Amino acid sequence: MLADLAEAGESVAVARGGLGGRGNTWFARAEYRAPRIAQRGQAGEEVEIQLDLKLLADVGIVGLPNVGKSTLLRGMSAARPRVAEYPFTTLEPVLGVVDVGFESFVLADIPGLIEGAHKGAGLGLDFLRHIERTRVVVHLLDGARPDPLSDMEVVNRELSEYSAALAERPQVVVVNKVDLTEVEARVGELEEAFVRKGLVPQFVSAAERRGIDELARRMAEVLSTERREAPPEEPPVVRPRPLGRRFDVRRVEDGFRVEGERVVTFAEMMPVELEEGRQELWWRLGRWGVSAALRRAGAKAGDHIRLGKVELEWPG
Ligand SMILES: Nc1nc2c(ncn2[C@@H]2O[C@H](COP(=O)(O)OP(=O)(O)OP(=O)(O)O)[C@@H](O)[C@H]2O)c(=O)[nH]1
Ligand SMILES: [Mg+2]
Repeated sequence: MLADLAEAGESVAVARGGLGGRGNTWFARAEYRAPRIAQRGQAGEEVEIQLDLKLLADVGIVGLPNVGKSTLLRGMSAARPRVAEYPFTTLEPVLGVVDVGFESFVLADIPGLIEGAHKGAGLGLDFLRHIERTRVVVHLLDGARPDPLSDMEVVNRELSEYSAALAERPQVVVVNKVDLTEVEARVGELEEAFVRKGLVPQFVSAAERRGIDELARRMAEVLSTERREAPPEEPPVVRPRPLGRRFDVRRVEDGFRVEGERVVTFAEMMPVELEEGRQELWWRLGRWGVSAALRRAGAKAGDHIRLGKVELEWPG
């Protein structure tokens, strides 16, 4: 990861700009007082990066499709996600602001998860990145389903397939649809089954807004006890770095190749299409020991020399 831009206005440099070329006065010296040549700027780095958008919510609602996640968000906030009696109504995460007294938090409704989502079943797991940053997960269960407890296990397995950290987030377990008589009738039995697992679920009716205010308070409570996740490490900053001074001379098929960051960069920035530019280049390469190295490698005047993209004849 290059950087994590979690606050408005944050920025990161991902590529280095090229070096600026030296102007003509840089080339001036006692015996060469009025240089007419100047270097071109070096091309900047090019990088391809992938940008990942993550919504930032405090609490995320997870659950099977159709359990009432969107209905719950509607019941707790001014957000208006679509609600319908078939699975996969919600295709994209929706955020809402929940007010609890003088405090508020952001609640995210996401698409439903099903068994095998990590293998792409249903809508997959990709949207879970939007709740990766939530500090609390609300696990919503449909009390009218045959076995809400095993539904919960299915969803938790999918969560851990996506991210161990997300699976370990504190969960507020909520059983929905208690307005239905068959659900109301089994509240005691369900509660017992959960307690045996060490869980204390809250029973609500999202549709009728029963138990909703208590649930909002509970969420706010758990949120305030959950310290904000450790901030991500400082993103690496891209800084200009000095060019390496080492160079090598290699014999190649049709002559010689000079390799080395400083030498090649300097050559590529020189106006070698001009006689004066070529002279200056060789003068500088002489000072850096390149000409001597070419001589040692067996180069003779007129030999073909390559420095990066530059091709020249060696004046000897
Ligand atoms: N009786 C009853 N029905 C509910 C309640 N909450 C939601 N429903 C119904 O359950 C169905 C699904 O509700 P949604 O809120 O769309 O469920 P969801 O979990 O967002 O579904 P997906 O977006 O498909 O994952 C709808 O027909 C709702 O009217 C409730 O508290 N009681
Ligand atoms: Mg929905």
